[in-house]
Amino acid sequence: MDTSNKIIALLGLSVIAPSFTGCKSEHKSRQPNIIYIMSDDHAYQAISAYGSRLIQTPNIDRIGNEGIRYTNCFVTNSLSSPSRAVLLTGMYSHLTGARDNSFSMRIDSGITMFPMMLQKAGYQTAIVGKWHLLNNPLGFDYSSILIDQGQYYNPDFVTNGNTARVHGYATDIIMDKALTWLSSMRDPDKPFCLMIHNKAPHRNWLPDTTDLGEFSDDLPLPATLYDDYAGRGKAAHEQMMEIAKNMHLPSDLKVGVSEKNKSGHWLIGEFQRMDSAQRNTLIRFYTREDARVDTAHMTHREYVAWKYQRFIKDYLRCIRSVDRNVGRLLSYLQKEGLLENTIIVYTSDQGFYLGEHGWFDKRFMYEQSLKTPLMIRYPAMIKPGTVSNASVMNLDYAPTFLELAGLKEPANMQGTSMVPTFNGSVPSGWRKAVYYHYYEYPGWHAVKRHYGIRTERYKLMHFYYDINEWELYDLKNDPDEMHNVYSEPGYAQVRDSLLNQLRLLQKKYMDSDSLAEKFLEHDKPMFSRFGNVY
Ligand code: SGN
Ligand code: CA
Repeated sequence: MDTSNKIIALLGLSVIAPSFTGCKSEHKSRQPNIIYIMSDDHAYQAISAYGSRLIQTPNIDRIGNEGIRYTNCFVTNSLSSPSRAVLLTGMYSHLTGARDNSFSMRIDSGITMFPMMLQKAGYQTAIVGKWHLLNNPLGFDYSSILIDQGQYYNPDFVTNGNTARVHGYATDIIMDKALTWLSSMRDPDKPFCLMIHNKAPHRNWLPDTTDLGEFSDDLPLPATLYDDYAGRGKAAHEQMMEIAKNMHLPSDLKVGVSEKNKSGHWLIGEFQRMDSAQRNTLIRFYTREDARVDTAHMTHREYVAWKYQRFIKDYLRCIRSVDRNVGRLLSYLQKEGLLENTIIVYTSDQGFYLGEHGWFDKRFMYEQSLKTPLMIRYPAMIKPGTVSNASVMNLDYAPTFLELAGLKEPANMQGTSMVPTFNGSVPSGWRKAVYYHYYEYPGWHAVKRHYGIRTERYKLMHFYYDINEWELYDLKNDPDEMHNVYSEPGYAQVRDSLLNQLRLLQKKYMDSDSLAEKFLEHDKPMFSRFGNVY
């Protein structure tokens, strides 16, 4: 150590690299660590940093408050497996091969995924939680993943290839695994990338028993809960994701769950794997809730509002546990001196409808499911309290992590590093429009296939298959997307310009109607066997 560094060390100061400050277990490399936390279906409407009317999430907020919060982060395809493939590859679904959750859940072989590159560059890499791809995790030194969607209670994990059931609640267990890996399974002298993928708050929204007492008061109803889809096309009318019609009383809302069906099974699938203490606590709680209401004498609107309350309370209870566990992680990082040189990301695999348009689930290119929360904390480059309105996408995550690790983005990645947006500005030449393409139809919730473009003010959508309908929304005059203005003469110019931009983006990203047709032909026999479900 030279003299000046010795003085700095003696004084306990850090001048050159904040990463070296008083760290018990921090590696000496300047390459930052990456902790990527992704929940499943966590809507920005349920994060207090995003102005939620529903919940306080102080620990999740801390990531954004001490770093950057993006107000315009979009996904390319609002569904789990495709979104996870986009995250890993930085490529659109038509190029990854993983287009849907049903039959194309595999990333084509030979495609580079960013963890592989980090691993090659000396990073230790780990993933815990939901994986939801048919590929084995590639590029990870350690993986402990749920099978398919996983379970909330006593879930099965595949840990480096070996399957075992773990007793407890998924959100706690996933964080336990993350903390164990951080504290005792990695080499503190090397940088790391840890991906923490929650199952929560995915359907069927089973809360931790400790959180059942939360949200006893009713929550505000969304303005569009009673949407009748007038002014929209067939796709909005024919979906199967309505709280009113498609949310099941026993399995989703836990009504009458003390009963068993004719084959002797509990009505909630996961009850079969619970221990009796877990199950009895849940049964006691929901049975008490059942006794408080008389749905038989409700009007239709009252009934929908009641269903919404039952759903949203459990959804928010699941998020309680996510927030508490993010708090555990942040405390650990703080205690270990890892907060300075670690990039911490909080996001979701897509957005989610919390009763807007009367819906739950996602898939559509409308705002609530096209957008996803994104917050990043990295004090070396991001000032606390930064807010960015730049249009960023889950396509950009891989290029961002690679740049931060000092690596070059492979030519086939289609995203752009978000580093130039870290100061809160929209850099000149930054994208002005995002391109979207959703494929799974027929399938869960019967959302018809569509692609489209969203600019700062407008959204143009094409339900190309089956119905060949177009929709156009003016987000400034109609932020709730209630009125399709595609055929209104006053919007003819806007429509033509958007169509032109849409075709240019398709070209840029190497997508096209003919490619879509090809996929349709490939998927048709499989989807027709599967059909629509909800
Ligand atoms: C399950 C859910 C659906 C949900 C998909 C996809 N049904 O099939 O409601 O849309 O997952 O979700 S359930 O009754 O099994 O819960 S995703 O987040 O994985 O894409
Ligand atoms: Ca999801």
